[in-house]
Amino acid sequence: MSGSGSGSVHVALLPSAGMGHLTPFLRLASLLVQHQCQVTLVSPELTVSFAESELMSRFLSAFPEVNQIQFHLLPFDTATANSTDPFWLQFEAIRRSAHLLSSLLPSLSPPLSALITDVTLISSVIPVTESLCLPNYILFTSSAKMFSLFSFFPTASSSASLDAEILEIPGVLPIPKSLIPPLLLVPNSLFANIFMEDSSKLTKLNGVFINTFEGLEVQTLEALNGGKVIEGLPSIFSVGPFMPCEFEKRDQLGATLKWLDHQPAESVVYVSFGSRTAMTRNQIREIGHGLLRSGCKFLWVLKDKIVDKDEEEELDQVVGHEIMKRIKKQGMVVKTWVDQGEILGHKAVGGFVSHCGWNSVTEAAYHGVRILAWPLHGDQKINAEVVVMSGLGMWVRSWGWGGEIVVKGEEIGEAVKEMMGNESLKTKAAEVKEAARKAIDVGGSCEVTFRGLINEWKSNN
Ligand code: UPG
Repeated sequence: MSGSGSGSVHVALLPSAGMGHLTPFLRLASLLVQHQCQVTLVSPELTVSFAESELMSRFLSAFPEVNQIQFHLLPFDTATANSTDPFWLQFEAIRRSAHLLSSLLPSLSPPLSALITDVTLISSVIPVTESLCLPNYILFTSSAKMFSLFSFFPTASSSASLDAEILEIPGVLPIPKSLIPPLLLVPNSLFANIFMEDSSKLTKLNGVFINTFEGLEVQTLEALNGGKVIEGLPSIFSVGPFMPCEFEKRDQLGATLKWLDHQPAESVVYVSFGSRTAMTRNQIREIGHGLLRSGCKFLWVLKDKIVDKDEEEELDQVVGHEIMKRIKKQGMVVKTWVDQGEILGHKAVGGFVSHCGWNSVTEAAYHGVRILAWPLHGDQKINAEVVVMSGLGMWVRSWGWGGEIVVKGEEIGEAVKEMMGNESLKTKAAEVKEAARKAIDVGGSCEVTFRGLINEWKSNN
């Protein structure tokens, strides 16, 4: 099936569930369009969250030239999946329906040059691309460091290295066991099962895109591409940092932006834990107290449900009436979707309290905003380590995984104050921003990578 005749390049993208996965896919799609590729978006029917369906429609309106095909997912018995997380259940639903792509993809015209899917789909998509002789790539939506763990995982599991206190991955800075996503160490969890099944098939891929850049992760990228981590890996293309795009902009920020406009440069702390992190009420209230104690101006985006469709309660109820009254004098708190790209790019924003979802890290890097890392789940401690090692931010490691303890307001306030007052973090964040801009500039590493790949795809036609 590889062959699109007249030299045109046609790429299909199949993202998985959640804004943390969909957003970088749509940013990659827009980069491919900018490089004159024809793009087809294979979108699983029914998204888990409202935010995903809204983003998808914005993307499709902004790029009418992109072809969309609906991917109908087969129902399955969720009790067999060893997970209750709605996003992971959707990953599994897509995996179990992936064989249907065999009849869907050949109907596309012109014929496809490549398919790019989410990392969670590797093993279910390989039989399809092999039978269609279609080049198969993934977009890994987390850090290169997390990818090194992913690719080394089968070796680590078979040699019992995961039992050691420190995991030594060749060529990469060692990873303490305390940073490894807890679910990966739970036998038979859906996360561990997918991780194991997919990581062992990596060598069958044609390439891996990662939303990162050398200024952030040079050592890891060199180790991966130099064959140090495991032999036989396909090329790893660092194509980041992906920039927030025009189509992501929403009009809802009016009052928030006006408030930001009135604050001194780099004085505001932005606080957000991504698209799918629900905190306990106790923790939410401690954060409120902590931000007030820090003495800094702040903009706090709060979510108290994993899926936005389940959000019911008003801000006052969640934060508490008394704290809300005090907050109004020092900051802003909202319980809606915000345009994070615009906020991080605002001149008033100087620091970011972040869970270190990888998109948030790369967006902060792009805007040169320093981070107070508060990793909570999954890959986030590994990403937080990247943040610290690159100098982009600091991390209070004793805060543990999300839900392990309730971090007290006093500690939160101190850490926020320290991050905002730390001049060397500020300088380093500015350097990371410069490296980020260089990577995506005209003639930078991203452009060179895309040109090379597109030429390769054209020559396969
Ligand atoms: N965002 C907004 N407005 C909001 C909340 C989020 O624009 O109100 C955006 C944010 O800018 C980012 C994305 O939504 O682009 C969120 O992605 P991310 O920062 O990576 O966090 P999660 O949503 O938590 O992402 C999931 C995982 C995370 C992982 C990531 C990529 O939780 O651990 O690194 O997916 O795989």
